[in-house]
Amino acid sequence: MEEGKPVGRRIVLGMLGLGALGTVFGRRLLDTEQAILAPVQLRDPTGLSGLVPAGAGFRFYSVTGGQPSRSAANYRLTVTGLVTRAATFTLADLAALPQTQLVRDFQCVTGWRVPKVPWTGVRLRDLLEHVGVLPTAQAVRFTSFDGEYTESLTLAQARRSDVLVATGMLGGAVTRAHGGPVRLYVAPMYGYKSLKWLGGIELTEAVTPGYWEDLGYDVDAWVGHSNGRSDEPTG
Ligand SMILES: Nc1nc2c(c(=O)[nH]1)N[C@H]1C(S)=C(S)[C@@H](COP(=O)(O)O)O[C@H]1N2
Ligand SMILES: [Mo]
Repeated sequence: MEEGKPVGRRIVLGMLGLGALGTVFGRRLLDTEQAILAPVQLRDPTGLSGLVPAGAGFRFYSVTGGQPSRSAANYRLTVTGLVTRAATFTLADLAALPQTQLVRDFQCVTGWRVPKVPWTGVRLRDLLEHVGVLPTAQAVRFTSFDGEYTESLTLAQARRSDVLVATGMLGGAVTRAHGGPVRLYVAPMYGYKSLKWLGGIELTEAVTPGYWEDLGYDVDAWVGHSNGRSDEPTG
């Protein structure tokens, strides 16, 4: 299969013999993400995991089974909704905003954790300040240019100093596999909040549950006190 050619999630599940999503719903809640993703990784029907450098203990996750592609030159981030000035950012526009560095763990709700990951980028709060948030806005919705994955935060969560629109991780640019050129990094929350291939940010009146949250994961995904887990906090 051609590198990065997207494979529909249903096709992947079909190839794995998992059948319809009903099978997945039948499993215990905390097994859901693993049920979909672990077989994809282990049996690798797409051949994609071989193309992904196994960076520092991260596992490659993509609900579409593929890796969408945007060159640095073609990348655009749109910020819309309840803002004073809707805006489109290029990578150069993001680089012109104040840059922040963080070193924090990354923890997936299925249990794996990567310690002390260096992250760089623009604080989401700085980006929001740049476009101006209207008083009616209470939440932020994120969309991926993979066309499927979504996430959300309350406005208060989005304004934390440890939430980044990340352009760098592990000492380099965010790679395509890890959601480059730009992904979200929500330090104090489980990995599913850290949406990859960030394409759109929308200010909304209320939180819209994201992709995994529609499948039963907690909307407030604090590491250590959500999803019935008891991990050491990351944030
Ligand atoms: N677009 C998109 N973002 C995503 C995911 C995904 O499947 N698609 N998986 C999430 C989950 S569950 C985790 S743990 C992390 C994994 O990041 P990594 O692939 O860089 O290891 O990405 C999160 N962001
Ligand atoms: Mo995850």
